[in-house]
Parts: sequence; structure tokens; C-alpha cells
Amino acid sequence: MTATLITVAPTGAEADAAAAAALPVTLADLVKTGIACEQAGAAVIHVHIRDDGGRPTLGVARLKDTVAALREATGLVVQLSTGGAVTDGFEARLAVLDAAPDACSLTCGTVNFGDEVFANPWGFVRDLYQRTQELGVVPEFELFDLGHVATLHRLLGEFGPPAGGHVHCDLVMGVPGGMPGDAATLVAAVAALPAGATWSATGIGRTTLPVMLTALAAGGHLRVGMEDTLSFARGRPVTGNAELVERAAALAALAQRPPMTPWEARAFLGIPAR
Ligand code: KMH
Ligand code: ZN
Repeated sequence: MTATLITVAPTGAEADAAAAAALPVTLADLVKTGIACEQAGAAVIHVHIRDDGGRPTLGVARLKDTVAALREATGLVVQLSTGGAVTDGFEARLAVLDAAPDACSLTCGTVNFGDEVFANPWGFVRDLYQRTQELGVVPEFELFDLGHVATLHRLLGEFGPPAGGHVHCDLVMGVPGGMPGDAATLVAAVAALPAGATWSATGIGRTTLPVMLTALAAGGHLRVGMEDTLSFARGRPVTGNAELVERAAALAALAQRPPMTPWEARAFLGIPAR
């Protein structure tokens, strides 16, 4: 059976740096986290960065420095977020690709996001997809809702396969306003994916464990990290991203699908070796 691709999403754009001491917000913290998470079994890092005040930013110079530093210190596949924060504009989100990462996230539709809206209208999704193809950045299709799967089919139908030739998706489940993080929904979403696509799943907050266990049982891959949950268990804050990766790696090993190395992940995702 296939090994398990583990992605770590260590920071995100939403968590308050002041309220979550273990959240990696500086470049030094992010690199340290990347090293620890690679040792724990992660192969991909999904990156959001913060400014000097700990607020989310899409500054391209800072993104370039981040890509370079992670490449220098780790073998991880560096996937930059093009989702940013709900307040980020489309131009800034498109410009993320100028930092020339290995991979990027590409959300396939708009979704209510708690009290906010994470906006991804068709025109933006199309432009971003075409830019990934032009620049050879391998997209990971982020699916927050079943309707996003329909948009993924439309993208592939109108514009052909992604850079690297392989379709890999991440089901982001349990966002208030998106699809729920439960087994029945995961199975329905997976059944709707394009033929040949592979997928990871992410359960936000308290859906972390049910989604992780269901994904392993259904043959999928895993994303974990402090972008998605700040609690390791009820009433027990996460002490760092590495322990979330360690838990995912242990469950994957128990399922007899041990973690992929970053080099295996590159071949799996269609990302050229460095
Ligand atoms: N921060 C969310 C609004 C992505 O990284 O591509 C969007 C997000 C998705 O995290
Ligand atoms: Zn993200």
C-alpha cells in the first residue's frame, strides 16, 4: 500500500501569535519548525508568513527569503499559501507565485469562513491556475466544500492538467461554513474527485482526529499543524507542530502506511527534484 504523505501547516493566517506561544511566526521559528517536522515525518510544508508584528503578510521579498531558508535547512517540499488571510486581495495572492515555490495551494471556490468570507470567485481561480501552469508551480487543490470539486472538474476540463501532470487535492474539513469534518462527508467528497487524483485531508479543530483516522482508512494522505488546530486534546494546547506530525506519523505507521520522505513526495506530486 502507498506510503502516507504528511503535510505540516505550521502557522496559518488566523491564529493570534500572542495567544499561541508555540506558533512559528518568525523566519527562524519557521525554519526550526520545518526541521523538527521533517524529522517527525512531514514531507511538505504549507507556508503562511507573518510580518514583524506577527500579522499575516504576503510580502513577496519575505516569501522569497522564506522559500530560500526552508530549502537551505530542509528537504521539505515548500508549498506557499495563495489563500493568505481573508483580508488579502487577489493581486497580492497571485503575486505569491513570484516567490517561485515548489508548490502552492489553490482553493477552488468561495466559502463562508466563520463570520468572514474566504473569496475565490471563478475568475480568480482560473487566473491563478493558468499562472501556476505558466510558471511551473505545482498546485494543491484546496477543497473546502463539495461545490469546490465541481470547480476543480471545470478547471481541468477547460485548461488541462496542472504543472507536473498530477492532480493532488486537500479536503479542508470542519471550517465553520464549509463541509463538515466527518466520515460520511469525506467519503462523498473523495467519490466526486477526478479519476486518478490523490488527496489529503485536514480536519479543523476538534475534527482533526476523526478526519485523520477516516483519511487513513480510506487510503488518503494527511495534513496537520497549528494552522488547523491549536489543541492536541481537549483542554491541552499544542506544544509545537512537531507533536502533531509525530502523532500523524505514528497513526500512519500503525495503518502500515509509513510517512513518505520528501524525495518520494516530489515524485508522487510531480515536483522536480531540486
Ligand atoms: N487562511 C485562509 C483564509 C490556503 O492557505 O490556501 C485560507 C487558507 C487557504 O489558509
Ligand atoms: Zn493555509
